[in-house]
Amino acid sequence: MVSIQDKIVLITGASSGIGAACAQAFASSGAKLLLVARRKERLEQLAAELKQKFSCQLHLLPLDVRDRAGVESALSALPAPWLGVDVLINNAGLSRGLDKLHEGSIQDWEEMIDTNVKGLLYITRQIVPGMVSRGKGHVVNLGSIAGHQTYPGGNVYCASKAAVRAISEGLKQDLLGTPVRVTSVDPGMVETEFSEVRFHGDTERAKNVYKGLTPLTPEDIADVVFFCVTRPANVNISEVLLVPTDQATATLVHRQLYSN
Ligand code: NDP
Ligand code: 8X3
Repeated sequence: MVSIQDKIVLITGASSGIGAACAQAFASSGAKLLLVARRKERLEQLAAELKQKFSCQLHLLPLDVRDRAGVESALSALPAPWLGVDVLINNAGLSRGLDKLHEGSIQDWEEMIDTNVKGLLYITRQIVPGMVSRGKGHVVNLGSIAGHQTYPGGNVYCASKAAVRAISEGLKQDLLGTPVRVTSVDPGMVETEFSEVRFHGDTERAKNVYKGLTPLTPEDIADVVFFCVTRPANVNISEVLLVPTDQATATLVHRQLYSN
């Protein structure tokens, strides 16, 4: 295992779920964290916790990854100790709605495409040139089983994650000949705020997504991200598809039925 001590790790979508779990995993191993999300107060809470638990060095970047000018100015004006990102975890993302395509909300589509695809690209474009010129770095993109298989109502979300998959493949090809590594971590069902966001705050509907089965946890995903990043420099784990034991495909899950 390669040490992550004092490495600079930039995590987008760190205010919740998988991003917050990645922050915990990397902080506990001595990394310095650059944390991005829109909800500043959530980032501050997490930062206070990580400082207390691990004496972690952190720099918060409260921003919307869809805001191209905001991303460019925040990342090009990083304080000197935070220049030189070693690991970029492109995790910020969301789904909105589960409507049939011909009945879907164009606003929902734009939010998903702008965040999952364009936001990821804006951040990557700012960070990867420095990795290339320094001759080191690792990009981890959070894809999804939805980028491998389309499910009913998944249409535009699945398309956005298929795009992430293509971007990861393309980036790996374009970085060939440099030491910069690229990994796509593609989970199935993980219980986070994801379904609540998808259903616009309908918590009951969100809970039902995971009812009767044991989903993955954000920590399960953070474990895999951490494993990929800490392999020796000659090893590039290009893609990991991980699902709960209770899930076989995007649509085939095993649910325990309870009678009460
Ligand atoms: P959460 O909703 O718990 O977390 C999403 C994170 O993304 C939040 O920190 C949110 O922060 C951030 N985010 C969303 N939009 C923006 C934006 N415009 N700018 C900056 N940050 C943003 O969901 P998950 O942890 O589950 O999702 C993380 C990633 O994992 C996503 O890319 C998702 O598609 C992917 N994924 C999730 C799966 C699941 O089943 N949960 C399965 C497969 C993949 P804030 O709102 O504060 O900006
Ligand atoms: C999130 C998992 O199955 O809802 O990417 O698409 S799923």
